[in-house]
Order: sequence, then structure tokens, then C-alpha cells
Amino acid sequence: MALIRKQSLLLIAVIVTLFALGTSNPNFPKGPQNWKFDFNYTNEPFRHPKPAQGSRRIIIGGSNNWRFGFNYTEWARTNAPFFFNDTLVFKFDPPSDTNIHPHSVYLLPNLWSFLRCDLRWAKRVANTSQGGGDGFEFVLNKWKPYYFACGESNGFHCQSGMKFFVIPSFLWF
Ligand SMILES: *[C@@H]1O[C@H](CO)[C@@H](O)[C@H](O)[C@H]1NC(C)=O
Ligand SMILES: *[C@@H]1O[C@H](CO)[C@@H](O)[C@H](O)[C@H]1NC(C)=O
Ligand SMILES: *[C@@H]1O[C@H](CO)[C@@H](O)[C@H](O)[C@H]1NC(C)=O
Ligand SMILES: *[C@@H]1O[C@H](CO)[C@@H](O)[C@H](O)[C@H]1NC(C)=O
Ligand SMILES: [Cu+2]
Repeated sequence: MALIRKQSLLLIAVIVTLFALGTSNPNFPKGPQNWKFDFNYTNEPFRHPKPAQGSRRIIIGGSNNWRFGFNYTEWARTNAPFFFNDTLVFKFDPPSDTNIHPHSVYLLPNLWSFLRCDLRWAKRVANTSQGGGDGFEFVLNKWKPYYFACGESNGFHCQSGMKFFVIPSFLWF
């Protein structure tokens, strides 16, 4: 009995709060005639319209491509958000006489491996010769965190900055 009273009091409190919010906010729609969506986000810095599906092709590192001595964690932070179905493009030269320290792309299984550049359970997604030409393409087609790293020199490239993670966003985050 007492429990039911408590619950209905809580429900009333919630309803009253919602009502108060609704009447105090002049932008809150007050009837069906005002119920429209505004897709103009120019004044809302925290929301981005979702780009058309599959429309984005992002070169990792921009003009730096995928190289040693560049901080990709920093790059990913400033280039977020990344969206579901975005295509990430890794560009790096294949091994040759003039390129004796080539790169690769690995997926690390979790944050712990990522932080430590622990490649033991990593999965290679591109070998050292797959980043040539138009680059190696990777589509963010699962809703999960992706931990990327270069797998060369036993984790040294990773520790020097060749790693980043992305969490693809479905909508407007
Ligand atoms: C979006 O809002 C800006 C600033 O208020 C305005 O200049 C622009 O014309 C609007 N665009 C559309 C498509 O409504
Ligand atoms: C992602 O791409 C796949 C394959 O092109 C498509 O079937 C799917 O609808 C897309 N999903 C979203 C949420 O854009
Ligand atoms: C890298 O992978 C490609 C495509 O699977 C394969 O053709 C090539 O032989 C591999 N190269 C090396 C160095 O493993
Ligand atoms: C890269 O930048 C991140 C974020 O600013 C920083 O925490 C990290 O130590 C940097 N990594 C290297 C290898 O400098
Ligand atoms: Cu590397």
C-alpha cells in the first residue's frame, strides 16, 4: 500500500515536471500545428545532420596519410565524429628499396590492448603492401569501438602514435 502511494507520487512529480518544462520553454510545441522538425542545424554546434549513407571516404591522417611520427589519436579526436558506414582509407607505400620501414593496419581487440599496444590478439586487416594506390579501405559497418594500430616493429610504430580508435555514430552524436 505504502509502496503504491510512493510510486504514484513519483509519477505525479514526473508529470508535473514535464508539464512545467513544456510551459516554461517557449520553443516547446504546444499543439499539433506547431509540431514540425527543424533540420537547419547551423545554430546548434552539438548536432550534425547525418550525411547520406556511404557518402564519406575519409583519408586517415589527411595529407599525412598513414605514416610514422604522426599522432593519429589526436587526429581522430579532432576529426570526430565518424559515422556508421563511413569508409576509412589508409594510404601507405608498399615496401621497396627506398621504403624499408613499411606500415600495416591491425585491429586490436579491446581498449586494454590498445593502450598498451599489445598486438598479441590483434587481427591484421591490411598487410604492408595493401596501402598503395588508392589505399586500403575499411568500412565502419558494425556498431562497436574499432581500435586501429600499425603492427610493424613489434608495437613500436603503435607506441609512437600510429594508433587511434573510433566509435561509429548512428545519428547526431
Ligand atoms: C539556416 O539558418 C541560417 C541562420 O539562421 C539561415 O541563414 C539559413 O538560410 C537557413 N537555411 C535554411 C535551409 O533554412
Ligand atoms: C550501410 O551500408 C549497407 C551496405 O551498403 C546498407 O545496406 C545499409 O543500409 C547501410 N546502413 C546505414 C545505417 O546507413
Ligand atoms: C598482402 O595481401 C595481398 C592481398 O591479400 C596479397 O596479394 C599480397 O601477396 C600480400 N603481401 C604480403 C607482403 O604479404
Ligand atoms: C598523442 O596525443 C594524445 C592526445 O593528445 C596524447 O595523449 C598522446 O600521448 C600522444 N601520443 C604520442 C605518442 O605522442
Ligand atoms: Cu607503421
